[in-house]
Formats: sequence, C-alpha cells, structure tokens
Amino acid sequence: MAWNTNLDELPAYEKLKKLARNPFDLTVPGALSPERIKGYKAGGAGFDLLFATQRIDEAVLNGLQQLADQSCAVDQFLAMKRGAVMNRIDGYDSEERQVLHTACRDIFQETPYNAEATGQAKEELEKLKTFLAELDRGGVVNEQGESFTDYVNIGIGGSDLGPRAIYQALSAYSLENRRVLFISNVDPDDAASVLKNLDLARTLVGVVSKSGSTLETLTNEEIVRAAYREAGLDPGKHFVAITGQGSPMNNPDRYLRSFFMYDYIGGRFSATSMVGAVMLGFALGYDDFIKILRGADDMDRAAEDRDIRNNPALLLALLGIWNHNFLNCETVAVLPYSQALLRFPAHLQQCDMESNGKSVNRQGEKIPGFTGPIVWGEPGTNGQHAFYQLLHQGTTVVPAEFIGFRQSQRELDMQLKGTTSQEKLVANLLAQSIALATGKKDDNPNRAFSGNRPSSVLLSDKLTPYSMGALLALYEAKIVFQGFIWNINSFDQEGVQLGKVLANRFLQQMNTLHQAGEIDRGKHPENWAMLEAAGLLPHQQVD
Ligand code: G6Q
Repeated sequence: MAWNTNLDELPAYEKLKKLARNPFDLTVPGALSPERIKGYKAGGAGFDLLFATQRIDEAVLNGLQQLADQSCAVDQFLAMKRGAVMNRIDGYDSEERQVLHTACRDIFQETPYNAEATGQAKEELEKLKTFLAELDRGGVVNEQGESFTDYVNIGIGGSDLGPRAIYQALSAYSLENRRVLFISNVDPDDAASVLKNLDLARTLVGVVSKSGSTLETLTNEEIVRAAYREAGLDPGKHFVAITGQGSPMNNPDRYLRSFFMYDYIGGRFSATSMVGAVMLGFALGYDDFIKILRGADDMDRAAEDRDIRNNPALLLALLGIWNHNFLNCETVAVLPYSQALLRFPAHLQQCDMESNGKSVNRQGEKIPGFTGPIVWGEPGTNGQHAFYQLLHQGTTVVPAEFIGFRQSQRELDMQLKGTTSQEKLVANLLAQSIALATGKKDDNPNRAFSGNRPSSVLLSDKLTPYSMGALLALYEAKIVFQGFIWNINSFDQEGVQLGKVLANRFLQQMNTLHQAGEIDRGKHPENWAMLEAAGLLPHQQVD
C-alpha cells in the first residue's frame, strides 16, 4: 500500500468495520480467562502492555496488524527518524519541515538515523554538560559567589508542559538543594506567586521559547527581569536562553548562556531537546538526564518493530483507533496510578490533541471519519473518588489507559492490614481494569454495571529517569502512528497559531485605549462589542 492513504481506503478497514458490529464480549462469564490475560500482553523498553481488557479477539488483532502494514506505519516512522519532510500538506502552503525529535536521543549508536540532527543535539548536550559541571564545582556562581539553588522555567505550551510533567515525575531524584518553579501563564498572578518567597540572588531563570516571540513568555521574562533589577541584581548573570537558532531571543549578550533547539523539533515533542534538558539537568544532574534519553531511545527503537505485539506504541495506537474509529468512543482517559505523573495527562492533552486534532488529510482534503480523540485524565486512586462513576455507569463509554508501577519511587511505605500502600495502589488499578471490562449483574438497575468498557494497562517496575523517558517516547510514537494511519499531518498547529493572531489583534485595540487614541469601531466591531460587554472599555470611550 502507499503512504498518504485515508484510513477508510485501506483494505483492512472494511474487515474491521464488519468485526466491530460484534466486538468481543468481555462480560460473558469466563471471557476474561487466565489464558487471555497471559496471551494479550506486549512489551518493550521496560514496559508491559496488558490488553486483555480490550474488546478484541484474534481476528481484530490480525486486522489491526494489517492496518499497520497497509498504512506503512513503521516505514513512515523510520522515514521520520531519517529526516523526511513529514510536516507538510501537499499542494498547499505549509510548514515543510522535517520531524526529528527522535534525533535528540539517537545519541547512543555510532550511526544515528540522522547524523546532522543528532550531531547538533550532541553539541548542545556537550555545552550543557560543561555548564552543569561549572555549576557543580562553583565555576558559575552569583554575584556574591554563592551557588544557584533554584531555577525558574519561563515558557508555555511545548516549552512548559512536557518538561514540567517530567520534572514532577522525577522530583524524587532531584539533587539536594535544587528546586525548579514554573511560570507559563500570562496571568500576572502566575509570575507573582512564583516570585513570592524566591531568593532571586540564588535563582537561575531559563527562558524557553523556540520562536523567541511568544507573547506570554516574553511578557513573563520582562516581569522577572524587572524583579531582578528592582533587587539590584543583573539579569544577565542569571538568565539562560533556550531558543531556536536565529530567533529574536538568540542574543547571547542578554543571557548567561544560550542553548539551542532546531526547526525540525516541534514544541510539543521537544522535552528531550534543550527545552527540557537544561532545566532537568539542573534538577537531576546530567547523568540522570541522559538516562531519560536512553529510555526514550530504547522505546523509539521498540517502535520500529513491525509485529504489533512487540511494539507497545504501535499497538496502543491501533487499540486507540479500534475504540475511536470502529467502536465510536470519542474520548480516552489516561489514568496514571502514580502521583508523580500528575501533570503527564496535561502533557498528553497537548501532545495528542495539538497533533491529531485535524480535519484535513495530508493532501488538504476533508477527512471522512474521526481523527484525534479528546484526551484527558488524572491520577488514580484520586480519580476513583471522582469521575470514575461516569467511567463505570455513564452513558458514554470512555476507553482508559492505565499506567502503573510495581514499586514506589520513595522509601516511605508500610504494611497496613497486610498490604503496603504501593500494593493497594496497584491492586486498585488492576481491579478497575477488570471491573470496567466485566461489569456486574444486579437486580437493582442502579447497582448494575454494563461492563465492556475497554482499557489497557501499561506497567513498569518503577518510575525512574529511564522509564520516564520510555513512557514519554511511547506516547509520542503512539500519537505519530495514529497520525500516519489517519493520513493527517500531526506536526503543525494552525489552531494554536490562530490564537496568537487573535490575541494580538485584541491587544492592539486595548493598547489604543491606553494611548487614548482614536477608536476605529468599524474595524473588528465584534472585538469592540466584546470589550464593552466585558466591561473593559473606559466609560468616556463608550458611545
Ligand atoms: C507546540 C506548539 C506550542 C508552542 C508554544 C510555545 O507544539 O507549537 O504549544 O510550544 O506556543 O512556543 P515557543 O516555544 O515558540 O515560545
């Protein structure tokens, strides 16, 4: 089959459509047999994917394998790794870029897939290694000769979500006396709350913006620079830039150090580039950051396996397509049974929905079926005491992706009533997966559970820098595989660009108000009307 074929034109599509009329019934007594649970297990890079609780059987699995083969999913993934221009729409003005986030971690082999991009990644890593070593041995210190203990990350979207999720996930591994805080929102209270109780003198500020022109980030940078000047400190001795080469922020005179990421790395896929590296290197140390890259690289390699049973990212992508396009489930819940993964669903909301929330294919034609689902989630067991009611008994079926670990990260745990807290956590995860699948009959309709609510379970030994890297890469690969199979461009974000333009238009109008200039009500009258309705026009200017 050729690339660039719509899902519904692949031969396996019709076959799967037929199978979807009568999907595997998980509620039949004995359906979730020990053999099924044992047999429906895939793995790679330290993760097991248990998928017996999906509404599939061998025929569906074969169909999904065919879907992967016919859409050339793995070939497209390999082409992406080698540097094909994947970020494009044929015949229309588009970004026309390579997609090479995998090159950031393809640093362990002698012959990387894309030597140029991996060479650039290695160069930046060397710069970072030197900088972190200087911080450690007191070569880079503040004006008083003291070491830096805090780091403020200023960035938004891809320059915030992934790195922040990873930092939170791995805070158990933080170096002593190192703390990271984040400012992302243009809401002035975000910056204010971080600046409160912060010892600016001992803080490094990482300003992260690939474009170097994002309103929120530039505004917050100026707020923090002003705080430094007010405190009598030189921002040039505290501020570090992480940006695209050639961006307006590429001005080393204003920064203590500048680190670069490149055009071919999309913001939401940039956590393993310098975008995440500088902050995570500060917090965890260089070696632990490299372990994140190792885990990601191992998962990137597992994603090359053509057998879906050996490729957890591809299998997760296909199960998602089965639930979404064939069983018509519109959302997917990502439910980490790990408090440290608190922000991981937020990262996935961006990475998945910004990538696959598209309506036209790679030829610019309207897509006939569904593309990306709505992605959401919260850690368990907290979620169980909240929205799981709807997962079990709501009128909408929400497929779930559970993520769990056999061991906790920290030492503190104890046996209570015969089990540790970690065991209680994992037991809850497994119990939920089974209960959603099998349901429960009851004469009281309010206490009956319909079952047949699909889920998968991703399990690893422990949430470490290595497994965090692997988990990140697993979801990145899942998202790009789905995009390939839907024949969409997962790598642009016109909807986000639109937001930037719209905000600027409003801001120009509000600026006119500040300047007490002429208001041209004929231009974007809807904006003026909204400002007025929102009570944001000064009285004298309301006619
Ligand atoms: C990610 C998006 C978007 C981007 C932010 C920040 O893929 O493009 O979330 O990361 O808008 O952009 P900058 O890094 O350029 O400031």
